Amino acid sequence: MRPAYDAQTFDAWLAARIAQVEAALASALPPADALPERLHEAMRYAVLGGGKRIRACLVYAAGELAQASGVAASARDGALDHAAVAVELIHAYSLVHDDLPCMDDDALRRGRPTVHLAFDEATAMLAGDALQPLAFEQLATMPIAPALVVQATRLLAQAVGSRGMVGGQAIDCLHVGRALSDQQLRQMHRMKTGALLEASVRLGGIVSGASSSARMALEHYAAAVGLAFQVMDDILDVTADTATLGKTAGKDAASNKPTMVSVLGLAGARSLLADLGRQAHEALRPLGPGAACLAGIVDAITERDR
Ligand code: GRG
Repeated sequence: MRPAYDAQTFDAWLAARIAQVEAALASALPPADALPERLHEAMRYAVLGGGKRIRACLVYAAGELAQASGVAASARDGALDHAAVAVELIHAYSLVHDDLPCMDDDALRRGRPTVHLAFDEATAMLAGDALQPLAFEQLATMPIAPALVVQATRLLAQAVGSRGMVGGQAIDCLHVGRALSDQQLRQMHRMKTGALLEASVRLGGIVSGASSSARMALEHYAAAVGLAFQVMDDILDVTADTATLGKTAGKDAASNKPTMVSVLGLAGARSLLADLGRQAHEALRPLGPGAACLAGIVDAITERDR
């Protein structure tokens, strides 16, 4: 049972939040003419070159849910911008490093040459390196209670470290050409892709001072959405074309990587995606109509074409 939402209202909300985070990202990044110019230019190229901004929108949607929290609205809105910028910076760094020749060796990202091709390998590595601390600086300067800043910082650090995103990437690198069971694959996806998506939802809850029951509902939602995103990614890898995706289609099969489609088949992956979508909507039930944007994001993820 889905919380009802109006598609037009949701689309307008989404467009507004995407524009908001684009502006916040552009001002958080060092200017391209500041020393060292080439590094800053590469950082801006990596971050500002498109992207669906799903993680940022998850931060905003979860943060705006907790209207009646102890955090003042203006401080909350400012802090949500910082948190949304932080997750997009981490995401951009992960893509830059993932595209490097020592990892996925990809030439196309967001419809443009990858950072190591547009610049050079050393600059791409350093741009990714520099985006990480900038993300944590964003959290450190959130205009909210220091205790919430500490919680948010710890959450993001744990999500993207060796027990989260980087750990998932390490498992991925180790299993090229090797089989993984359904459960092992889910675990890898939860770490590699799910952890940052989950952290985005949870950051919104922390920053806005959500109640513990709201945070619990958000956690259930986040777990389902995090995995759904990757299952959809695996489906798109075999069903969509390179021009639509803006990245190389069919890359997983070509690199002999285990995916939800290779393990479950296309129909099995689609059925899992539908289940996860239902679980995510169900998790929002206790949150009432305020969760409309979170509901819209579930459908944006499970029905996306890129
Ligand atoms: C290299 C430390 C390190 C980590 C890399 C997330 C990740 C770990 C690599 C990305 C590889 C990949 C393409 C995974 C599939 C899921 C995913 C993260 C897709 C890209 O996210 P989107 O679709 O990208 O949200 P945009 O461009 O819209 O921001």
